Amino acid sequence: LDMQQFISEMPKAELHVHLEGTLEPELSFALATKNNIPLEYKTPEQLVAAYDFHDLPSFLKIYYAGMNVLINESDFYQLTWDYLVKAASENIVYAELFFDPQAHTSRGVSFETIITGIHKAQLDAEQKLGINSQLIMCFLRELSAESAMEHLKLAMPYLPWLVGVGLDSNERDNPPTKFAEVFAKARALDLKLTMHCDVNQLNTLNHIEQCLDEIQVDRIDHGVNALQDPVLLEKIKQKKLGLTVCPISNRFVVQSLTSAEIRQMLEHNILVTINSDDPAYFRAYLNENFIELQKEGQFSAQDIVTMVENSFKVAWLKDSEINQYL
Ligand code: ES4
Ligand code: ZN
Repeated sequence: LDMQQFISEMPKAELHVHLEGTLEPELSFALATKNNIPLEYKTPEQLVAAYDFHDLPSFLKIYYAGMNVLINESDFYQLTWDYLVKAASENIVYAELFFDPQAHTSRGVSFETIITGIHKAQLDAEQKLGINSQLIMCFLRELSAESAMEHLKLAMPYLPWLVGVGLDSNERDNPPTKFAEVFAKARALDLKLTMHCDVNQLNTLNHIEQCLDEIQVDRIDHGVNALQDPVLLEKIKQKKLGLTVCPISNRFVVQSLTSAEIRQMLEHNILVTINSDDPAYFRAYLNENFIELQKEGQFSAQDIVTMVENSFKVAWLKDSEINQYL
């Protein structure tokens, strides 16, 4: 069995991908030219050469600089469309997409511009490419809870376009409880809840515990460190919570694909899923994440099938919709 072909051809779901993290250098240059935004580099190749991430802050700096080229509705449409074309080419049949509205409204882009561009691309991709997707609004955790609440209010006219809310960006000194009120309100609006608990961040076990006990999330993004605490692990198992792990993203931050940890999760019957996080920056989309992971961890075809099935099981779809994929 050719594992690379097996992985590539399998219908898959992606549950942890930041739309702004799918901005390819070529689109970045095209939008910079169109919008008259100066770039620090002369070519897309030079830009990629400057991608030297070694921890979360060093990544986030380049990530936020990159998205300054996104101004008009058509820019958000193009970003989303290009990702969905790429995803469909990798046999992704369903995707849940994160976006970071605060990173754009802070630059004077309106919430309506952002979400309308994204939504129109989702509709076109469903019609023309047959790829289904849903949108998750993320709050930037280094910003205030008040700002997060304002953005939840900005989203009120667009609630049917959102499936859930998330929490991302700089985890240090920004615990889940900082956003307890915002997430309680989101839950009351029938939105699903997830939060990043990135690998090896300060107080990560406390953050995972807060996600489980106080915020009552429906999923955890990353969450790999839960393996270090049997109590947390058991809760994740009991609640049947999905963990959206991103191997190649982890390699940039912790110099490991975390294949040993992923194997342990499978052994514990945790609903671990494989995802790409910021594929344009980490230079690897979903198939490449699976292929690299399989090579490093020597995972069997059955292990791969289990992880792909897990992503459909913990997707924020109705049971009837999930059953179409399984
Ligand atoms: C992110 Cl790798 C990572 N961690 C936290 N927040 C993020 N937003 C986009 N990528
Ligand atoms: Zn992420």
